[in-house]
Amino acid sequence: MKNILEAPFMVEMIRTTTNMYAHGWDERNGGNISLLLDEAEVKEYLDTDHVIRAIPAGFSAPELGGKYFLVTGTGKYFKNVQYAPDVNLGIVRLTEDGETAELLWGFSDGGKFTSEFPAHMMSHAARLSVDPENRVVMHCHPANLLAMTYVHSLDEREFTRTLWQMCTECIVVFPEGVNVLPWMLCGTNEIGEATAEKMKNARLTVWALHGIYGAGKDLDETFGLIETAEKAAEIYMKIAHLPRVNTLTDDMMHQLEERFGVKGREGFLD
Ligand code: 2HA
Ligand code: ZN
Repeated sequence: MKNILEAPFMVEMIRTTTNMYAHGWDERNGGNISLLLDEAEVKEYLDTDHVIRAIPAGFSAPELGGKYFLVTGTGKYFKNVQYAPDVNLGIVRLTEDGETAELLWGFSDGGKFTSEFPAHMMSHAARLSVDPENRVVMHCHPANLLAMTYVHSLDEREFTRTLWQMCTECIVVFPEGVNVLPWMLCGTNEIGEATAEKMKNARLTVWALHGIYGAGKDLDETFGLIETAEKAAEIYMKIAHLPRVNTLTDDMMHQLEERFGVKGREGFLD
């Protein structure tokens, strides 16, 4: 068996959580990530017949039966992942009925997966239904996106258009725009179902007054998506109280669509 701490997925997960903490997106135990793993790759590092513990998922996701995920732990701090990956992270396999998570590695202090496990797993199922390449669901609390939800309309078209107007490349990075959920109680199956529904037509879903969910094919892409939206929100928060003298127009955005071969979400541009 190879050393799991040297597995590319583990190294990348440790780097990503460390980087997100450094960005200030994951104070205390804020934020969580789940990464879908290849069974064949996991078998290079773990005896997958050896289940350490069975943890009830608290919901049912049969679409994900038999799938393996590397996930951050509940109550764990992103800043500590690099120093004790086996305490702060875990690898689980969902049983065929999608109702139980079998722990194969990690959570070595007796811990378990993130409190947002329902939102993560339901979002994986939703993303995989529209994009078989999707492997990552990432949640965090970036300050400017959060701030924006206190002072900006939560209408998805308006919220998206404002972000697109803040940096030339936003419409290129997330042409499908962002979805927005009103405040809901976190950690519940209800917010999980609502998030998953939103994830069907966009890789970014803002949780008003809380944070953001991102999805993508790898950790880099997903991090970059949130990073780009957060940068746009930062610019908005710098200028929102000032008279706007110049702006990106819909005509400019149509030029970007053409130049970069993307299409903004239907109806979001005039
Ligand atoms: O505690 O961010 O939404 C982790 C969270 C919950
Ligand atoms: Zn959160």
